[in-house]
Amino acid sequence: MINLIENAFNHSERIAISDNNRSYTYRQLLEASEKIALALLEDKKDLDEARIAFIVAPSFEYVCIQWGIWRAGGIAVPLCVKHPYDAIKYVIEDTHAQAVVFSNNYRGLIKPLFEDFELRGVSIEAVMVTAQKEKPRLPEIPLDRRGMIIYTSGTTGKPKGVVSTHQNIEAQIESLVTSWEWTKEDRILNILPLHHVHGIINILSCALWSGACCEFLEKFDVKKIFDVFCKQEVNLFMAVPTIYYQLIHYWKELTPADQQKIDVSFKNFRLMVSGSAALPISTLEEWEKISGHTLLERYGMTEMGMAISNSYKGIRKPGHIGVPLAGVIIRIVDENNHTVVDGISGEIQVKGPNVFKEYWGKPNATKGSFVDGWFKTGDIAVFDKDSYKILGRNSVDIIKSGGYKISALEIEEVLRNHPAIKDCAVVGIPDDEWGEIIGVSLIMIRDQETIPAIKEWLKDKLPGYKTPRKYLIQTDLPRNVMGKVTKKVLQKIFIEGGNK
Ligand code: MCA
Ligand code: AMP
Repeated sequence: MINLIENAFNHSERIAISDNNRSYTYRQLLEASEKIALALLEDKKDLDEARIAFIVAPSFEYVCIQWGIWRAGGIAVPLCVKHPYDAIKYVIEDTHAQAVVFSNNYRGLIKPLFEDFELRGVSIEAVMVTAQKEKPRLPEIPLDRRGMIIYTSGTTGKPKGVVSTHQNIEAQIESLVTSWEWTKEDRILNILPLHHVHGIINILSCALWSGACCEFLEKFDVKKIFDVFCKQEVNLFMAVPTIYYQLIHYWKELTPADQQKIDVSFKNFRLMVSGSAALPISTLEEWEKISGHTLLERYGMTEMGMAISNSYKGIRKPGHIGVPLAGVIIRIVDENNHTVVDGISGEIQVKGPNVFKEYWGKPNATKGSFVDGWFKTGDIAVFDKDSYKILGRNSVDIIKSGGYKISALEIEEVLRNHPAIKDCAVVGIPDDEWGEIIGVSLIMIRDQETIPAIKEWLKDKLPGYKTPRKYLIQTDLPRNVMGKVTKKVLQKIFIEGGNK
């Protein structure tokens, strides 16, 4: 039994979702998701973990599809609405998806899928207008079933599908609902994409678990965020540090009268959270000055949801991520996987019901990411007096930009297919707004190829957030005596300003 959905029956007449000035009750969500479950099942009794991909903007329809897939016994595979065709095709191919549910806005983008694969297409608009014939019998879903696959970049080439069971999903939701004291009176604004844990679990699912309301903005827009704040209906907000940075800079440009309107709205909030990337202390302090709220910073990962969090009621220590959430066990280890003493840095390893089941179709990668039952995060931290502090990552090939995790190797692989590029190396360059921005050094075969032309070529191959922002043309990449590219040296060249 999926408790997230069962809970909804206790809140039938409460508002679950608000989008585009429309509001929907939990009853409407249950009815619509039932319709979708039936449409997906056709004459089957259970989808038995069939992978069902879906592409729809953050909205009531998104939630109906997610729940519909779960209620029919399928695995939900949310697609990124900003991805170009190739990235979408990769997910469909990798999951062997059996169907894709789409809204009409994305019909054109996904059309070639039906030529490339044997794939059923389900239009959400068409399902929503069908009349319900009879009370359906939906399958019982055991909690140890696979429920969701989310794609995440790693240190090896292409993104991997992180498989979470319904049990994992529930554990991730429950620890946050308890720690951050969610209630049915809460209302949260979601402005994050819904193909990642931050938006799906921390915001949407925690709200729905609690009988609270989740309001959607279809598209990220700083002005519209403040407009929603000013209505004084939302009392919770969660975002990545880049968004707080952008809100601060927008607010600073306003007239004192407009600033004051927003300032009044801050009093309505009980909690504001930052995560997905390190929160610079300057951003925390500036936001505190503007809003009166000390951001609660927490630490998580697609493979485990949230693991460590600052306190809701107690002290929130700037630059620190807090202590393990209920049910999550943490250790810090050295290179030999031996636990280190407090004050010594090492890799964070995690155990608990929140930790994912497997990488989809990649048993070796799954095996390699655990040691003695501990999940190896690749993040380096230290237990400093009374809370954890993140120091960095153990791989230079992972970049965090705008809260997105990006693989340098994946971008390099794409660029090496360009006919004028002989070799390249991609690095993350520290940046106040984005955390890191992507820089690439190119070794060209044909000199006359311009950078704008390369950017244009990348457009249908990589989404905007994976596209390099800084370009450097070199005759050779910096290498060590073994001939290996020294990315730290390259990063330094970018920092010192040798880029275009
Ligand atoms: C976009 N731009 C960038 C980047 N992305 N510039 C530098 N680096 C980037 N990565 C530029 C674009 O070129 C464009 O510039 C302008 O910013 C707007 O681009 P757009 O794509 O429209 O971005 P946006 O819509 O403004 O979005 C910014 C954003 C977005 C809202 C911060 O990046 C975002 O939603 N980030 C959150 C991702 C997330 O949810 N991550 C969670 C995963 P120009 O105007 O010049 O063209 S981590 C997770 O789930 C774990 C479990 C956890 O711990 O939470
Ligand atoms: P993702 O794989 O996209 O889920 O991103 C997870 C990664 O984001 C973690 O492994 C960390 O490197 C990073 N991360 C998440 N929260 C924080 C935080 N509060 N401080 C620093 N890094 C973070």
